[in-house]
Amino acid sequence: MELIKVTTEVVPHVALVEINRPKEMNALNIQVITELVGALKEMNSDDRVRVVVLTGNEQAFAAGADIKQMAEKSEAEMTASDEFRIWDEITRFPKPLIAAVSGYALGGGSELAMMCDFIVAADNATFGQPEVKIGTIPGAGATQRLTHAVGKSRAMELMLTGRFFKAQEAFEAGMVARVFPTSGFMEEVIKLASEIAARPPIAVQLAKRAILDAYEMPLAKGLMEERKKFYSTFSTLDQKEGMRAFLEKRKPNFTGQ
Ligand code: DAK
Repeated sequence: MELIKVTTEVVPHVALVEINRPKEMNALNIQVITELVGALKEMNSDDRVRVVVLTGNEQAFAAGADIKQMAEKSEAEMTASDEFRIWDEITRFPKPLIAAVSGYALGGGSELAMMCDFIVAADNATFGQPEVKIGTIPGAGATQRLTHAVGKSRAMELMLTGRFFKAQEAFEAGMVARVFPTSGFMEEVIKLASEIAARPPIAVQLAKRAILDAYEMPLAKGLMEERKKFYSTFSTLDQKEGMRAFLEKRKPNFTGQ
């Protein structure tokens, strides 16, 4: 069975990637993550793809890493195999990656959503970092990314209790960008993705990179990087087209160059 389903042109320039392990609540075993990383690599070199939407099914985005696969491992085995390292590849995808979360996004599932550029949630979505309840801690970024998103106090409360929280709370805390009704959810997400896909792709990717720098760099360096990227857009045809179209009061016709 395919664990990752890819539809390249769900609408022009938007690819849909679905995690497909429904019986196990989309638990993320190494095979799922390996297939996902392979799919992202392919989409990175496919010029038709400008925006990727990562989703699960209505019941679960993903209920975490596969507990069966790791329950009996020793520290030495975990460290030596370092098989979780492949997760890092997801954060290196240069095109916009939207997490569309319906149902459960728990543990590594919620962390996978946070590795994406932003999260859009159906109103039935349930988030949580329940790792402490099973004797471990988040290992795919939640202690850092969730804390950046919602602040120390809320992050502590959520991760030390492991309690689940709904889409609306995640939205109000700043973890989720938009919440849509569960019925018609994917249509809304695809509409949003198409809006981004209609923008000049070089500028979109530069903006994405510059925003990520805000997490990874001191402010002064991030500002310098932003300025360099801003100037670099002036070497693109789409910048000329965008600004000329504005001045000529017409719609721009972007070519991706
Ligand atoms: N792993 C394996 N199987 C899972 C699973 C998971 N995380 N979540 C659900 N399942 C399986 C259940 O075992 C059950 O299988 P069967 O018994 O039918 O064979 C089936 O999915 C249906 O689940 P339930 O029977 O439990 O269904 P319920 O509706 O009662 O409950 C639930 C749904 C999602 C609330 C519940 O299943 C649940 O609490 N799941 C576990 C959530 C959890 O604790 N997640 C955190 C796991 S730790 C790292 C990367 C990632 C990670 C760490 C490091 N690196 C890059 C270093 C991540 C760690 C984690 O995610």
